[in-house]
Formats: sequence, C-alpha cells, structure tokens
Amino acid sequence: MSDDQTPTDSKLTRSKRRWAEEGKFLTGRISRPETERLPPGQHLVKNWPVLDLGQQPIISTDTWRLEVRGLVETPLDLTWMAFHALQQSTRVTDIHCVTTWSRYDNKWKGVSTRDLLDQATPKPEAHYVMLTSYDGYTTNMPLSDFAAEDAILATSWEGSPLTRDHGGPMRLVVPHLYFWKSAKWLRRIELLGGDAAGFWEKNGYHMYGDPWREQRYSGD
Ligand SMILES: Nc1nc2c(c(=O)[nH]1)N[C@H]1C(S)=C(S)[C@@H](COP(=O)(O)O)O[C@H]1N2
Ligand SMILES: [Mo]
Repeated sequence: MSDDQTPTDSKLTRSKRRWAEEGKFLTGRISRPETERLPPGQHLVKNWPVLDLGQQPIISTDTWRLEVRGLVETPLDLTWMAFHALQQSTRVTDIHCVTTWSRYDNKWKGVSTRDLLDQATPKPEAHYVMLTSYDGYTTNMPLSDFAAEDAILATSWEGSPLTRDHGGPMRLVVPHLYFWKSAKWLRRIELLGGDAAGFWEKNGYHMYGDPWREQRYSGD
C-alpha cells in the first residue's frame, strides 16, 4: 500500500465525497453552489405575485385555530395566543412557483414546523401530512419534507404581519418544494401513514414537486 492510499483517499472515499458534493442519494433539501440558485425553467421576480383559488378567507385571530391531527401522540388545538407562546423562529428562504417565477430572500417569522411537531409527537407510523386551509385548499407532502429545517409556519414577512392575500394570519412555507405546497390560511395538519393527493395533486400536479428536478406535473 503506497503512502497516498490513506483512508481519506481510497476510491470509495473519493466517490463518496463526490456523491456528497452532488447530493446523490439525498432526498429533500440539497445544498447547491450559488451559481445554481435558480432552478431549471424559473425566472427571477422582485415583486411577489398572488396566486390562489380566488377565495381569500377573512380569519380573525380571535377565532383562528390550528389543528394537528392523525398519527400523533398529542392532538393539538392551538389558539392564536397558544401558537405565539411556542418558540418563535425566523427563516430567510427562496420561493419557487410552478408558474416559473422565483423570488429570493424572503424573511419569515413564525413557528418552525419542527417545533410544532415536537408538541404533537408524531407516531412512528406517520410518514405523510395532509394540509387543509380555511379556503378548502389541500396539499400533501412527506412528513420529513414538512419537518425540513427551513420549513416554517409563518405569521410575518419582512418584519410585518403576513397580509391576507399571501395567506395571513398564518401560512406554511416549505422552501425546497414548489410553492403550491406552501398552504396559505393553514387550518389543519393531519399526519398519515400513506400519501394522499391534495387539490393540485388531484388536478395534474406532481405528488412531490421538487423544483430542482422540475417535478411540475404528474408525468414529470
Ligand atoms: N390555502 C391556499 N393555499 C395556497 C393556494 C391556494 O389557492 N389556497 N395556492 C398555492 C399556490 S398555487 C401558490 S403558487 C402559492 C402562492 O402564494 P402567494 O399568493 O403568497 O404568492 O400559494 C399556494 N398556497
Ligand atoms: Mo402556484
């Protein structure tokens, strides 16, 4: 064995290092070089477009509730006050909408999905979530994506309360998936054993929706 055949330079180590650099075998969030910040087929916008089904519910924070249900040890019914008593966090994330616009560096404040899940304690058999909003909108994703480090239940954007047109008083933000997964006016989080299609997923959109793999439509 020559001197350069140290464990850090074996063939396997080198390919493992390359796989790590390429994010191979990873699911969910992959860190990428700055030059690849814009996913394929996307263009950058400075404004923030509004997209929804056309019904923007008016929800007073007095009557607002967030329910966590399904495969959890402790089902939750949180009032606005109880939600604000949880650990508050900030995240700065990019938005990638399936209609091809992206917007960089959005500053959110709210409760990280991890901190919320800690309160509910998912059962081991929980693998997916179904999200239901006050306008009747639904969307689905794996629990591990919902629990991603940068996912947040946001009540504030750029230092001001989240406006109603963008999902106020509270919306989900899951930055590493297309923005249709980020439910506005979120009301209910249900933990499930298996995947089930939400609104757009039943209407031709991809079940997972990774912008980096251009998973726009169910055939992609
Ligand atoms: N409750 C609800 N959430 C929703 C939607 C909706 O119609 N209802 N539309 C989704 C889609 S398709 C997109 S692109 C984003 C748009 O969020 P924005 O209007 O804040 O840009 O919200 C997502 N979340
Ligand atoms: Mo969208």
